[in-house]
Amino acid sequence: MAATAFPAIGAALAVMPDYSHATSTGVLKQNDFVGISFWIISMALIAATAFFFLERDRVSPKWKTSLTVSGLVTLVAAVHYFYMREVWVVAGSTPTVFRYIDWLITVPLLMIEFYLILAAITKVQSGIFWRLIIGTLVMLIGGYMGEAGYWGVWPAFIIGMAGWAFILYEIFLGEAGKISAETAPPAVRSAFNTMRLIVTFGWAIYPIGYFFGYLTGSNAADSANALNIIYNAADVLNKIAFGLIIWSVAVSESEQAAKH
Ligand SMILES: *C/C=C(C)/C=C/C=C(C)/C=C/C1=C(C)CCCC1(C)C
Repeated sequence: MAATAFPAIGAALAVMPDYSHATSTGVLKQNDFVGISFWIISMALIAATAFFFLERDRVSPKWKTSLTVSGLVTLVAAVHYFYMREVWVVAGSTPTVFRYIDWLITVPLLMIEFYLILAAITKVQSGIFWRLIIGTLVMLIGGYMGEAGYWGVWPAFIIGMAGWAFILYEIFLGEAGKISAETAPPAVRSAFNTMRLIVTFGWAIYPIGYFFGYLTGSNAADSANALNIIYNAADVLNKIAFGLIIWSVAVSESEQAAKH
């Protein structure tokens, strides 16, 4: 509409490249579903951040750090989502670097949550934490090298998968899994189990996104749309829902303790 109303703008638009999923004015188009998903998730992350920080008041002291970390995860992601939406809408490109910077900060914070939830109920060795961090780094460095084009997409994928497998081993069969099984009260054990399921099935969505983005050989625009929609959906589950699980066990454990 602006293009017909203002000939100068129309002329300027005419010389700009035409992206099917983006607009050169920097305004989110109504049919840009990937851009809209960036927008919606930005808002959900902001709301979740406020929620986790405010709810700290309701839980007993040993659970407060867990809620703080949940809020930091959604806060860091929210800021990245604002910027990633901008990159997508204005430049019309996939914001790979910012996605990985976000993951590099938020995934270790999620790993800290596993450690904290166990530390809230028993004494745990820091080795658990470091092993989870090493698995995270291998997974993310592999993925980034593939997505950014430094390594072949297949070898990078396999290295990333190995890092994830290492994390799964630690939380199911390693020390973290054993502590939860042996010493945790039922509410903590059930939260730990749900968190593990998220790291198994919720996290599986990311390699699926990578697969559809790089390994199917479909055209570039379709791949970029699929990749971003899949990664965005995965983040809602793995950042907001993950935090809500911790919040719910923190509230129920705190109320339980108050009764005794
Ligand atoms: C908040 C962000 C989260 C929880 C991001 C998680 C990312 C992954 C689980 C990524 C996994 C990948 C593989 C398992 C294989 C290689 C490609 C990756 C990096 C997408």
